[in-house]
Amino acid sequence: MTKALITGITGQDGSFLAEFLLQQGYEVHGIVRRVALEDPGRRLSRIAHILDRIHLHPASLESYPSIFRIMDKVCPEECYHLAAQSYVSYSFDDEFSTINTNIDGTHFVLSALKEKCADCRFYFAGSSEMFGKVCESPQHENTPFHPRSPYGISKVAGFYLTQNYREAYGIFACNGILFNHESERRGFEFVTRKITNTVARIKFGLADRLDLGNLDAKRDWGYAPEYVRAMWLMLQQDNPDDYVIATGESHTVRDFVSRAFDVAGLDWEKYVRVSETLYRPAEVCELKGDARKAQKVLGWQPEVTFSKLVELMVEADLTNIHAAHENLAVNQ
Ligand code: NDP
Ligand code: GDR
Repeated sequence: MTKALITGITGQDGSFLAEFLLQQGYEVHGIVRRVALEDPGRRLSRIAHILDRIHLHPASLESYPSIFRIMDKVCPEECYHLAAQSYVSYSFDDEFSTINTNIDGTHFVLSALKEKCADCRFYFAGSSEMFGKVCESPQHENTPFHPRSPYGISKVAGFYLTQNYREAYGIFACNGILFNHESERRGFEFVTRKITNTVARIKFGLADRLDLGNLDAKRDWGYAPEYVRAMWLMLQQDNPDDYVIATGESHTVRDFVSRAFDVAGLDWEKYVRVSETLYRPAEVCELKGDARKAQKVLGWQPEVTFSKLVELMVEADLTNIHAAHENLAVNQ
């Protein structure tokens, strides 16, 4: 049984990756915050259905000794480093904690691996936010970085740390440069889930308005379960490398809104209000990825289309809200 360690296992990607690795016959270990073990109902909800098949270890991304102890104990053969403060907007409000957590966390994981299990294969969750103010479109592995947020800066640092551990210490370390990927497990703070959840609440009469920021921003949105497979494929190659993972299609937030309301049979213009307070101090206006290298080398390509993605997210939220509504009615 191959042993894998996932940081950020409680997040959207961590939960899908854990499921995927279990299906591949892996022994799956995950690092979680200590508070998560004390409040499993809320903090482990995305992995509740697999808790009896995975091994969780409490540690803090901010503490090198705690990461070191886990590497010593588990000594994984593959390590997927997904944990991060991942909300771009919040990184402007608290740039110090985003930068410290994300950069130090990556550095601690890499350093502990080097000391305790140097043969372990390592994946870093890089982001299209590293391209930021893009100088060409679509963006590929050689497009220069120009991050526009503390989050983007932290990911650029993580990217170069990963490359440096590969070049200086011979670690099998790969950077995924993943464009936005979404799902029914996406956090509510991200625009896609905010939209689909609010659409469902409007449909059931629980909300009457959706406040959004920049509707003109364009993103390359894919489906998360397909993206975690790409992470795994990177670590199965003969040599470590860096790969863009994207659909190659870009849509505006407005397109997402319009499609989401459409799925629920509603007219978006009646409900959406643009609020200047939700604009970012520095916006990434347009992202579109070129994943031809991943297609050629990894044999990876996405299947879920933009339209299908929005549909499956809205339908999942309609089902969730309906179920919550029914429960409430039964308990009253
Ligand atoms: P989520 O926000 O859903 O999950 C983030 C994970 O990191 C959670 O498990 C969270 O734990 C953990 N985490 C955050 N801060 C800390 C900390 N201080 N100590 C320990 N754990 C911490 O993100 P995604 O699953 O969407 O993304 C996974 C990774 O991929 C992230 O690094 C993100 O930046 C990156 N990425 C994501 C993309 C996307 O579109 N989803 C695209 C490109 C990159 P807890 O549950 O306890 O908060
Ligand atoms: P992003 O995702 O910043 O691309 O980062 P997010 O969904 O937060 O924003 C996408 C775009 O939508 C615009 N927007 C709004 N965003 C939010 N959250 N809330 C709003 O009300 C709103 N209105 C408009 C934003 O301005 C932006 O242009 C995600 C995260 O998963 C990162 O961790 C990851 O690295 C990148 O994707 C790739």
